[in-house]
Amino acid sequence: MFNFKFYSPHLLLIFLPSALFASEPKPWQMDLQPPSGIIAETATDLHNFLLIVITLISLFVLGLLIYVCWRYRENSNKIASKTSHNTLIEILWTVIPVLILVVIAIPSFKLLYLQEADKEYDMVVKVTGAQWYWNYEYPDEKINFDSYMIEEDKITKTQKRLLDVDNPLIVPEGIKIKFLITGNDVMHSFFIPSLAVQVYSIAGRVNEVWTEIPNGPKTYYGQCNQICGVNHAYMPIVLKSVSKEDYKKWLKEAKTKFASANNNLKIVMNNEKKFKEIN
Ligand SMILES: [Cu+2]
Repeated sequence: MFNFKFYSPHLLLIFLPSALFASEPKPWQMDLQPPSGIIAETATDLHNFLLIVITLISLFVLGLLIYVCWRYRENSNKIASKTSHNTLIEILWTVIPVLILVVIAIPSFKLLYLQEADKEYDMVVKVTGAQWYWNYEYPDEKINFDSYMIEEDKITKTQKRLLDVDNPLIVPEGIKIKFLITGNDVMHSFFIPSLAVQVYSIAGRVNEVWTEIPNGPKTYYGQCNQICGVNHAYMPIVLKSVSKEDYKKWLKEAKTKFASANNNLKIVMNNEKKFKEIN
């Protein structure tokens, strides 16, 4: 549980959630969460473009089916046609879908290139998925800590049920982060929808992904989205971006709070932690 004694009053402000500054799921939400950062914005643009393409194709196929059902119904076609080939139509239904796929492939490959090729980053965070919590490690700062969901009976009015955690991942605003994502036991998945980050966390393997954290303090909520056992639904992800000064202050206090000489040992020790099961 959060030990507020460790945090000075100005830092408390960082941890007060605000509806205005949070990327989170909303009740009855139909669309994607508003994107943050260039990868999420590009992915959302691609999604919106594909939605138009797929809607036009579906409407065309539906219209064609309705027309064929009406035009070639039994009443007006007593003798059925035996036609089985039409070269022009066969060329069309091959060439047109190929062209549509090429049009889709261009923005899609651009996005893949953006995600995979731009390796410049300002900081590295190692994320370890475990049953059922996350461990965040800042290799350059030599700190790591566990992040547990706040259980329902301990939740305060300002916290979000099933989403808020005791120790959120704090990062400075306006930077590029490289996440190294690995696992401690079964497969998990590190998923923050508004940042378009979704990477499997697999024991014995390190996956990497980079993302841009836009300017401005904000809370980004995510969840494990690889079914990983009985408490799969209770290992949310909270990433908070704060100003550079607040980050430095947090880092100073975190180094005391989460001091750790041997990070690998810490991960092994995490195995012994017991998570109270939620009914
Ligand atoms: Cu999981």
